[in-house]
Amino acid sequence: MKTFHNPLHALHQGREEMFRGRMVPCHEVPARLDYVLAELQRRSQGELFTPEVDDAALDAAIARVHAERYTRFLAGAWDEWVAMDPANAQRDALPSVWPLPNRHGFRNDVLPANFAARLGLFSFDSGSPLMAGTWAAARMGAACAVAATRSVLAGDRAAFALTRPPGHHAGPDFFGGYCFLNNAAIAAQALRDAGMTRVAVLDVDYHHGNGTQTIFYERADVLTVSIHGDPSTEYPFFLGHADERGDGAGVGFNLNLPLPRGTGFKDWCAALERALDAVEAFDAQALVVPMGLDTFEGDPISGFTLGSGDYDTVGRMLAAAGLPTVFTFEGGYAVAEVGTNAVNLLEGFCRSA
Ligand code: OKP
Ligand code: ZN
Repeated sequence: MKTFHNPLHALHQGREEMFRGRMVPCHEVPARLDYVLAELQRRSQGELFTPEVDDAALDAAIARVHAERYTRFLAGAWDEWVAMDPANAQRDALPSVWPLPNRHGFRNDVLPANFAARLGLFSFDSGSPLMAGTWAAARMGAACAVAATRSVLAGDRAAFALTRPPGHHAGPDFFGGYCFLNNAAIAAQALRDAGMTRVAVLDVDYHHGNGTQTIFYERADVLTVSIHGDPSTEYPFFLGHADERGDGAGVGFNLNLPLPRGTGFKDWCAALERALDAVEAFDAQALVVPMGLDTFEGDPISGFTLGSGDYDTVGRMLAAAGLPTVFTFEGGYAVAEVGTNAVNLLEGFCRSA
C-alpha cells in the first residue's frame, strides 16, 4: 500500500493543552508520525511518497468540506494572534471564550472583530493549540488525503494518508480535538466528486468522529460509522450517542457504536462486525477509514484494551469489506507503540486484500 506522508507535519508542534484547569504537555506530538514512518520503512510496508501539491485543486478539495470563512480564518490566525500582542509570538494560540448557540442573542452571521472571539467561534475546546505552522501543516495533510484518494481512484486497492495534526474532530467550520482540517472527510468528498456514488467512512479511533459526523449528517451519499468510547463519559462528550442517526435526507446514514470505557477486543470486534454489516448494506463503492490507534491498551488518554497483535485482525476484517480504501492517520498517543500498531493494521489489511 502506498503511503503519502506530510513533510511539513512538524511545523505543527503544540507545547501545552488545557486539561482540567491545568496546562499539560501536548499528547499529539510530531514523534507519533515519525514512529509510524520509521516502522513502515523497517518492515518495507509499501512505497513512501510526499504529495505533489496543485494549489488550486487542493484549495478546491478543502472548500468542498470546510466553510470559506473558516479556512480564511485558519490561514490568517497566527498573524492575527501575534497582531493582538507581539508577546503572543512566544506562545501558542488557545481559545478561552465560546458563544453559546441559541443563547443571549448569538448571531452566527456576524464575525466578531476581536480575534480572541473568532478563535472561540471557530473551535470547541481549549486543548488544540494553534501556532505559526499549523495552517501549512494541516493544509499539506489535506494534500496527503487527496493524493491517497487519487491513488485509489487510479486503481490501487488502498492508500494511506500519514499526516498530523489529525482530522476527524474538525467540522465544516470548527477545530478541536487536535484537528483543524478533516482529512477523512476531504478524502470521502473527493471520492464522491470523482464519481463514486456511495462512500462509507468507518472511524475506528477511540474518540467519536464528531467533525465527520457533522459534515455528512444530512446526506445520504456518505455513510458515517464510528466505534468509540461512550460520549456520556468520554471526549468529545456532546456527540456520538447511538440515537444520532442523521437528519433530513441523511436519516439512517449515520451509525454510532459507543462502547463503555474498559471495552476489550472481543466486544470491540463485535462492534466492528456491526459496522461492516452497515457498510455492506449501504452498498458502498469506496471506504475511508480514519485510523486511530488510541484503542490500544497502553494509550495514556483512552480507555479500550486492544493489544498490538489485535490490529492485524482489524486490518484483515477491514480488507474483507472488499472495497477501495483510503486510510487517514488519526489518534494514538502511546507514542513508542503507535508505529507498530499502525503497521500491524495496514499489513493485516494488505495480507488479506
Ligand atoms: C483526538 B483524537 C482526555 C483529554 C481529551 C482531547 C482528546 C482528543 C483526541 N483525558 N483531550 O480523536 O485522537
Ligand atoms: Zn482519538
